[in-house]
Amino acid sequence: MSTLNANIPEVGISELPNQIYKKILSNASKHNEQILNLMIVGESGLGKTTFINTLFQTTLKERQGAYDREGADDFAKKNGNKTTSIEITRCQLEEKNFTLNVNLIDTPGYGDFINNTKAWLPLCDFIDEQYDHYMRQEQQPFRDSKFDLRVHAIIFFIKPTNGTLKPLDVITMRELSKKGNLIPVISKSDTLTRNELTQFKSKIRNVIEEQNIQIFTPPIFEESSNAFSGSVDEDTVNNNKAAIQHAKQLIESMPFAIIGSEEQYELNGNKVYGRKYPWGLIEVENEAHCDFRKLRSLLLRTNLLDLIHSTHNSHYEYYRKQRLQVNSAENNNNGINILPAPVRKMSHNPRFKEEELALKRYFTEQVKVEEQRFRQWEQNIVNERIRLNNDLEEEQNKVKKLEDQIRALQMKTK
Ligand SMILES: Nc1nc2c(ncn2[C@@H]2O[C@H](COP(=O)(O)OP(=O)(O)O)[C@@H](O)[C@H]2O)c(=O)[nH]1
Ligand SMILES: [Mg+2]
Repeated sequence: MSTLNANIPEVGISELPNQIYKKILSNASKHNEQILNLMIVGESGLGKTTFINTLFQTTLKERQGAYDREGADDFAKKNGNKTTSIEITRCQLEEKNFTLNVNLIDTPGYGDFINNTKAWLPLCDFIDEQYDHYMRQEQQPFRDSKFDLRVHAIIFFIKPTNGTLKPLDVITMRELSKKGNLIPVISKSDTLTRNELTQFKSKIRNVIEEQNIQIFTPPIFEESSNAFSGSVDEDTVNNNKAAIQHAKQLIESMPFAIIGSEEQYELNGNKVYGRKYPWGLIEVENEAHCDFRKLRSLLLRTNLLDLIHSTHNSHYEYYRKQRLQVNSAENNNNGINILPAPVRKMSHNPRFKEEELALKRYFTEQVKVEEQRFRQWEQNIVNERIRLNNDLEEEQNKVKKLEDQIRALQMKTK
């Protein structure tokens, strides 16, 4: 049963414990701005777009006016984004002089092709391209305000079956986890029973462990609670204890089971987002129903900084080192070291494979049509020749008849 309190979103930077809030402020640029880029990956129909909208609506419910949302098209146009299978939605959360710019990167098309080998490549390429872009900006003389679309978290949607994970999903998760903070989620969890969900979660956890997939896990700073206990006031100690407790809860619930909905329903005089069934209402923001709140809290609140820092310090740094090594090997250290953009193999992209196949099919079709047309034309000519021959023969017969008549008349006159 949900209480009134359960319906009020607990996201919000200003609601953070003081220490974390200060940390965020010191991390933000001088305009108190912070960018958070979230990438949403999963097969079509798993509820990615709905999730994005749910995240917006539930997050902004209380903070209307302080947000600005930019459509995918505007954004792509403005930033010259050529990758058509990637859509970016932007929003701004603003409070206490602090602005969080959230970019939600939707990736329709993953796993939708007949040939899905290497379906993860366009996604990895996108992440790499953002690292590259950032790296090139770091080499510029004016680098105060950088355009930053480095992916801070990759939310991977798993289909709610009670079976096992698809091999493609396992490989994609492994590849993506090498590039950034991977957060697997079970989508549409309302379609599984509580038991099925528990079993499925443990199956996924096993696969993640067996396959050595490095998912993002909220860090637990146990020692800090002891360190603080001496010199810091009771509130801070309690805050820390609560933070550790919360982190543990988050870890226990992973992979998060989520529900998305853009529909609101009346509940105890409140409007809540949820999915209505004949047997009852499943609420998006009720922790007894799903883990949506936990995921949102991890992304926008408790682990916002962890995501941003680990992206910059580990994932981006790892990429940067590799690129610099390759570059210096290629350039033989001959002075200026300007990074060329790496060549990405488009032919690996299943979308291009599919297009190539379609083009080949179209070509074969066209050749067939032309051949047919040519044969028809040939046949017409043959028919025409036969017709002309017949005509000729007829005319010749007529001439012959006339000659016979002439000859007969000549005989008579003689
Ligand atoms: N049962 C259920 N259906 C959902 C949920 N989220 C989205 N859907 C539905 O699934 C369908 C596909 O959702 P959409 O967001 O377009 O999926 P996308 O292709 O991944 O972007 C829509 O009809 C949604 O209403 C959910 O949590 N549970
Ligand atoms: Mg979609």
